[in-house]
Amino acid sequence: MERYWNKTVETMERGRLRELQLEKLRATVENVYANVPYYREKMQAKGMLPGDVKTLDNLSDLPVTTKQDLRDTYPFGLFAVPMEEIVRIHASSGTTGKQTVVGYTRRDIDVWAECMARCLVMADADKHSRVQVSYGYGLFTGGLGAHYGAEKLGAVAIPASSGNTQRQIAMLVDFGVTHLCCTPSYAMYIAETLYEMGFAKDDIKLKAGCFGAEPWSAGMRAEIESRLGIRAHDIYGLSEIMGPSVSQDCRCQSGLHIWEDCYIPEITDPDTGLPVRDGEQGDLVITTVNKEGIPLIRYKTRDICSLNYEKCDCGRTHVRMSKPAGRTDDMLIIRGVNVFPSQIEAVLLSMGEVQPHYQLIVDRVNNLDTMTIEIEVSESVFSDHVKGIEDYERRIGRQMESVLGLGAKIRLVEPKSIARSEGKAKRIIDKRKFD
Ligand code: DLL
Repeated sequence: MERYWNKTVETMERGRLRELQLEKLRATVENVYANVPYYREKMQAKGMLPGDVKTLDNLSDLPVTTKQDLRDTYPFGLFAVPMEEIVRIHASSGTTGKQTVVGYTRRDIDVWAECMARCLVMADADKHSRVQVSYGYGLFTGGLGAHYGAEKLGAVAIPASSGNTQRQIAMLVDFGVTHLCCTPSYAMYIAETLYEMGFAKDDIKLKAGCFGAEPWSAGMRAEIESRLGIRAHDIYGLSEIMGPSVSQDCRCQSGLHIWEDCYIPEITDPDTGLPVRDGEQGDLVITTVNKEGIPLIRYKTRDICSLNYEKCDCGRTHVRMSKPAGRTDDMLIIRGVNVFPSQIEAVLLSMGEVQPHYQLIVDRVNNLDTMTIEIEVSESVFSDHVKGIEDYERRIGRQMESVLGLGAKIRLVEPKSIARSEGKAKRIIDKRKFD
């Protein structure tokens, strides 16, 4: 029997859900028009008034919001309530430019915890569960986001934060932890350390994990599931929209349910900004319709995915987004070919013997882009004779070339030689200079 945190909402008939979305969208547009001068000006520039939003189709008439808009109004310019109603601030550092700051009212924190509780229940948690939150606590939304959801559920929240991996293992074992929340790369690291410390799968009570904050492949999921003996759920979110729990996959693991009573998703063409055809991939654009602190209209996430409105076997009616395939902006363009680290990971994990620890080094030599992929292999491969290693490198190289349409130099490296990460993994070293 499927369990839900909020059955009425999670299984709401789609017609009713759309009515609810329209009602909330209209209220959101009224709100930003009245309270956020930046949005009022953007709408005026398009000759729009809030009353022009009559159906959900009018959504695409509204102006889009980008990370740059948040930077231009840094720090609080897009807040729709006075500061005395804000009870929390988070920020996302990003890789370039100023950080983007988001503010939450008490009600926002509640809505966020509600969505996170729904995700944890999808991962089969309940009030008897013990949830180790090994996302970083701080301005990053991972730690506190997952934490409040676990508490809302009535489970035991264990605010481990990230780092000090041996202590993480001690908590996992000693506290009988049933659910782990962290980045997939950290889950791999935790699994590795667990066995190194002499524990076995039976020493832990872990049942499931909510892993996200970075792209990861189906192969990586299979690795985590088999190493820890758990079900690994993919949780997605971004600080601009709320944090973790914008969407997560259910036990069917066939797409991540976006909580549509709070967020309206669209998929647009990354170049033209126009809507793509049903089911096609593109840039995920999200409008928040249940948020007070910083409601965002048509926020361009730059995450690439598609939407599936078919009914899911779990009974939830909320749309499913495909696993984010990468970002339009961390997409590497190498010799004119678009490359996503997630494609590389998928190839590697399909080959066996290699570990999901790898690093891409991109450089430009004599005006030509080069890509080297360093991959850890298991001890047995590495202790093999040189010829064996070279053959293996060639095989991976051929496979990589056929999938990416681009040649890469493959360098197999010893187990443990690539730095482990406790948060989001840094997989790309781009040495090219573009200026
Ligand atoms: O990473 C929020 C989060 C925390 C999500 C914990 C899930 C778990 P930001 O730091 O603002 O927020 O980064 C957001 O991370 O636009 C995606 O590119 C990427 N991302 C997040 N979840 C996933 C996922 C948090 N499950 C950016 N798969 C997003 C792939 C993800 N990419």
